[in-house]
Amino acid sequence: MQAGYRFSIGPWNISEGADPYGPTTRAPKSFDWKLGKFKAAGFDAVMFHDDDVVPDIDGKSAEQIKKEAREMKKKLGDAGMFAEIVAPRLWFSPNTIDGAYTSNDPKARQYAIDRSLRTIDIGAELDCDLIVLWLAREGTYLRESKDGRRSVELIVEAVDKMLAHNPKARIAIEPKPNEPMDHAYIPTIGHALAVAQLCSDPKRVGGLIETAHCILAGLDPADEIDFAMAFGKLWSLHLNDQNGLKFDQDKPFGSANLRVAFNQIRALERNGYAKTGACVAFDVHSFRATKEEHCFDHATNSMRTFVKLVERARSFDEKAAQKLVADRNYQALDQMVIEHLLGK
Ligand code: GLO
Ligand code: MG
Repeated sequence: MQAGYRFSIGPWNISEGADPYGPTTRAPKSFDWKLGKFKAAGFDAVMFHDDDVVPDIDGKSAEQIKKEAREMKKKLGDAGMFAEIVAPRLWFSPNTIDGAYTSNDPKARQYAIDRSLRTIDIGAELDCDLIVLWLAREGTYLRESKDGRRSVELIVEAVDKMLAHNPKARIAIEPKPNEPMDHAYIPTIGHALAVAQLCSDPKRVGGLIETAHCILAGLDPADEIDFAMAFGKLWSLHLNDQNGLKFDQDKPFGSANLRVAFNQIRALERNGYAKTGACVAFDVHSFRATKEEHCFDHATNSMRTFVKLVERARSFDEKAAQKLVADRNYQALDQMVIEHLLGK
């Protein structure tokens, strides 16, 4: 914990550099190796996909899944860490080629729900009630291929089944406007929280905001954070960065736009995010060109930048800023922010 915040990271955040145009550039690392790195860097928690906890999950019985989850719990405990989230990885399987909860094929929808319930069971074994739904394939390549209204109903139906499965589970929807789909059904936190209201227990359905996803939607991540926190529903956070409307870049936090990063920290500070107990996670990836020996630097650098920006946010002269606001002197306010970020 630094500056009062708890930090989390996922095993997929140490990746091998493959992109759609070329193969991997770094060797894969084992989970144990990654866990050692997380701990040494001062991370408090680990984010998991269901199959990060239980590899080849689809071929395993419910009992075997729980057993392997208990083994992971022990491993985490020995490292002095905890599981922050578990997320069903619903975008890899041949069953979910055309969507998971919103697939046109009822068998695919059933697969997605069954797998989500197993994810909740894994969470229970890990002592982790927060289930994240990144709705990767809940959208279309072709709008005429699905019915948008029906898709909302199907997502609500799926979430309701999860809520009924375990009364402790909380569902955090991670919105993203596109990629892998052309258009996604839950593109912003506003959409996620609106869907929450349709569910059987809206109090247990909230959101996870990712910087890059907000930017891909043409929105300011700080406003998205303020919006979710006005509802008390920002339950996790994926900080990273994104250079405009391109592919999802997952750059280190603050890498593309330091001022946008600063404003995200200001939003977290004014809303008391640290006090909610929720974690700050860095959903970041190394540049493909990164050498093996630097394969975790993007994460430690993100944490460093975060802590430095918390200091910048706390030392910002709010009184002077408010005076300029009252005087409608936004020119001076603009320069004040720039000079504060530049430092003395
Ligand atoms: C991809 C998402 C992805 C999720 C993760 C947790 O764009 O950000 O990394 O956060 O799979 O569900
Ligand atoms: Mg993410």
